[in-house]
Order: sequence, then structure tokens, then C-alpha cells
Amino acid sequence: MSFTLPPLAYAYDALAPYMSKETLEFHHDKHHLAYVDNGNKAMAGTPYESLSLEELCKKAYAEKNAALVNNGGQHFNHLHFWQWMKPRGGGKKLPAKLQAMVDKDLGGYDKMRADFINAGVTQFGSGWAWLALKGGKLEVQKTANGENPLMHGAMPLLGCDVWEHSYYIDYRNARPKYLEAWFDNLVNWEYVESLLAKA
Ligand code: MN3
Repeated sequence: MSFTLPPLAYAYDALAPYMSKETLEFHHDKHHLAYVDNGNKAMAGTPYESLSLEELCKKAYAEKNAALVNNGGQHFNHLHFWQWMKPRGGGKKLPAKLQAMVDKDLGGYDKMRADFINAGVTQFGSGWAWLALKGGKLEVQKTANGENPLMHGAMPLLGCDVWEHSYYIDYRNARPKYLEAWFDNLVNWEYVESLLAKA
């Protein structure tokens, strides 16, 4: 199905000071919109038009369709990214099912947080840090450019955009500071739990 850009579920200034109005205006209204427009051009008149976004991501990766790996992947990633954040998010208190899996699979909250931030810091160039479900277990992952865990046999539950467009206005080159602020103050753990429940 063709891509459309939904509005944010919160005001553009709702995530300040951790993510500014200016960042959200550029990131949502210009960057995400470009993925939507370019993805629609790339799938026009192809069998990809009949697929769900999740199916499109997997097929594009399998068929090495670079335009749809990047633009379809980024459309999926950003649709969720806006929902992976909320005002007054973050915090160490996770929903129960998620907390139990973090304890069992990832060595508890503090280790999961450190590993997730490290994944984002060490992703060379543009990409994403992830919490994903693979084979019934939680994993911390990182991917390059527009790729996501769907393309690597896993289900994304939480992702942080580490492209410079996500943090350069607010943090300049300080990617670690952005990741720490994002994780501690913006993550919508209830949305993560809702994805886990559907996985
Ligand atoms: Mn982005």
C-alpha cells in the first residue's frame, strides 16, 4: 500500500528540551516526508504496492531493492520512532512483561540501557539502535542506514534514530549525550510493551 505521513501524536515542542521543536519540524515534516514520497515513487507500478509495510521491508531487503530498503525501511522506522517517544517518557520502571524479559535475556535494565546506548554510539555513520525480539528472546541490535530488524529475521520493539538529522540541531556531534537523554527522558515503554504483546 502506498505510504502516507501521519501527524505526530504530540505537539512539536512537547519533547523539549530533549528533542526540540526545530528538530521535530525538520525530522518529521521534511526527512520523513521525503522517505514517503521517494518510497511511493519507487514502488509505483510494482508488486510492492500490494504488500504491507512489514512485508515490503523484508522483500525489498531479500531482493536488494536499495530504493525500497532505504525509503520503505525508513518509513517503517519513523512511523514507530514518533511513537517510541512521549513527553515525560523514559524511567527505569518498565511494564511487567517487558521487565521480565529484559531481566531474563539482557541482564536487567542497567545492562540493557548501557548496551542499547553503546549500539547507537558504535553504529558507524547513519543508522539505528534497536531492542528486538528474535527467536523469542530480546536482543540489542544496530543496523545501517534505513535497515531494520525485520530485514534480519527479528521484530523491532524499540529503535533510536542515530542519523545526524535526529540530533545535530540539539546536540551537535554529541551522539552519546543524545542517546542518554533520549533513553532516560523520552522512551514510551508502554508502546514497546504493546509491540511485544503483538509480536
Ligand atoms: Mn530519521
